[in-house]
Amino acid sequence: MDQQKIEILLSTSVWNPQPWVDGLSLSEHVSKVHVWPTDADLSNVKALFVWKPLAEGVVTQLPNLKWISSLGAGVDHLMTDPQIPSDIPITRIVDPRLTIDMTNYVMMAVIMYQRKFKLLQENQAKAHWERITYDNLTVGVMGLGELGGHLANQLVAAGFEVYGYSRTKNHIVGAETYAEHGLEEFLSDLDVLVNLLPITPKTVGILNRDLLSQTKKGCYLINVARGNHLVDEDLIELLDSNHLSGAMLDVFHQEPLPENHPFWKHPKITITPHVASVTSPQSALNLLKENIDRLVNETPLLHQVDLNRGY
Ligand code: OXD
Repeated sequence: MDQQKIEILLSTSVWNPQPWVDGLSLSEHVSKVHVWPTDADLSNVKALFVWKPLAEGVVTQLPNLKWISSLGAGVDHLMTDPQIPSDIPITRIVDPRLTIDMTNYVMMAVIMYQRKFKLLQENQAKAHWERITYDNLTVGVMGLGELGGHLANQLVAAGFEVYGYSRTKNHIVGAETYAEHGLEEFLSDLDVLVNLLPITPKTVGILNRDLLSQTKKGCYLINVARGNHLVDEDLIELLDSNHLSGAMLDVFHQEPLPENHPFWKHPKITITPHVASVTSPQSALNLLKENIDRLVNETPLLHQVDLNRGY
């Protein structure tokens, strides 16, 4: 690229754009950071950074666009948006903080379930002293990418029996791993099933009656990937029939989860409002700045999405 400074357009939707603007403005290769919505001339914008959703018609105002980045680990909001061109590289945030936070959240969920924390709290409310026992658990992680792979390793280190499942076979030291045709075997022995799959047309609705019924009776579900991996009615049915013992859900079809959604009041469901792992501008900005340097120096961008795979 001949000029050594670029203009960026930031569309952060519900997030406060200021920390991003402040951080990006410190890059020697950034001449201007625009924030959507704006009436400014955007014809020199080279990079578009998006947290969802992106307003309709934004991309047509960017004739010189060279790069799009999600501001989170997920890129589903870009993959499903028809205004996103297919010939521009798309990157996502891969950030050690995001990865560690996700692992910590799931570890918390697994351990709260294993140690029957809900029961301990109920006992406290009744001033009832009872030393509850617990067993070691077999935990299955679906999706062994950046987040799922890290989680599986930490679960092994914490002494759980760990199974992993991914589209193509992955190796995790100390875990049993399965790919495509091993799904039934992967599911059959689990006490806890964790979903960290990417969302693609193939994985929408994958957590349905058919798949969840293949788990051992009493299995506990943790969904921290996307709400549309899950068929909500099927989950409720399997909880009510006692096939599943409970679920911890951080992601939903519609966010915020509507007030009248049956998940809120279900006694076997624990809900958190999409906070398992939240992008922190401080750490994500390091990667964005590295990629800005790469764009200017015409070297390949880090963490590009494979548009055919969809993640
Ligand atoms: C993400 C998310 O994709 O927060 O980063 O869901």
